[in-house]
Amino acid sequence: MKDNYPTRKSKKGKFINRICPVVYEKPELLSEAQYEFYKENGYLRIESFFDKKQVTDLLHESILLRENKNYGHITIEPNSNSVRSITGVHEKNLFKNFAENKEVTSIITALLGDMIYIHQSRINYKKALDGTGWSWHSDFETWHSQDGMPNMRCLSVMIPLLENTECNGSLIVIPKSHNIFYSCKKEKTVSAEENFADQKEGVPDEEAIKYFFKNSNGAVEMIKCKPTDLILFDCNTIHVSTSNLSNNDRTNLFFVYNSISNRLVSPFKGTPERPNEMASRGELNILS
Ligand code: 6CS
Ligand code: FE
Repeated sequence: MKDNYPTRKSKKGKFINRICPVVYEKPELLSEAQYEFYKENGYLRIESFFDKKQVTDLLHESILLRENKNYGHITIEPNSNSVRSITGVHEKNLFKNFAENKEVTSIITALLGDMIYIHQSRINYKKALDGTGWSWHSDFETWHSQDGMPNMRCLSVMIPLLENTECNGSLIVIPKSHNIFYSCKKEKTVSAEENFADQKEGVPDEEAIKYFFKNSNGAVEMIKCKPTDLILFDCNTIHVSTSNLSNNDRTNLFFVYNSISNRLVSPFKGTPERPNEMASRGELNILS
């Protein structure tokens, strides 16, 4: 298959314009203003989408998973023994119900204009005074290079299970960055595990980030949010999160919805396929 977004292949990074549309159809559950905001900026925060009890049950389940370490693919923090992430949770009962929530999937199906499935699910725990962040990056750059995701017909849903504040490492996005792909320069290859735990390959350089800042007229948005909110962000929206310097954990649940016409092929980087708990392959559970 043609590689529309060659990355991690040459000495210098470069910009490539996005090929596929950001959105295909306005979901009934989004207002015109919300739909236009998402299309324009590459992210959207919908307040109080879920009910409190539903989300509290998810939080308890996420704590059990972290304590029991008996499900999913576990990644440990690079500088401690704390659990950083657990991926591959969307087949587990409570999480499955959320991933297949009819209101959520109806929004995603309209936005992506296709049938959808879960490419990846993860719980990022970011423990108080311990959880480290992620450098500026595009998720799509990793999913294209390391998972073989051909195009950008894919988006992430974030469900905060605990409050995300200005000091516990909230997600920070650069509005409008989703329209431009940054092809990262070639780096020394590290394993998929290492790159997930502490990304070294696929990190845009400072010049690139400055370009994205310029492109957004300097706008940078910290997504402060609370349990029951629903956050959508495009697979190519440039984002970062800092370490958690506060006394409060910042636990977020992510479901990555990919369109069925954008299912994975062989990784464009030529590296081995990542485990199914990090990138769904083979028989897919179509959600719409
Ligand atoms: O490797 C991945 O799939 C993850 N890496 C980053 C840097 N962001 C989210 C994504 O799930
Ligand atoms: Fe990311």
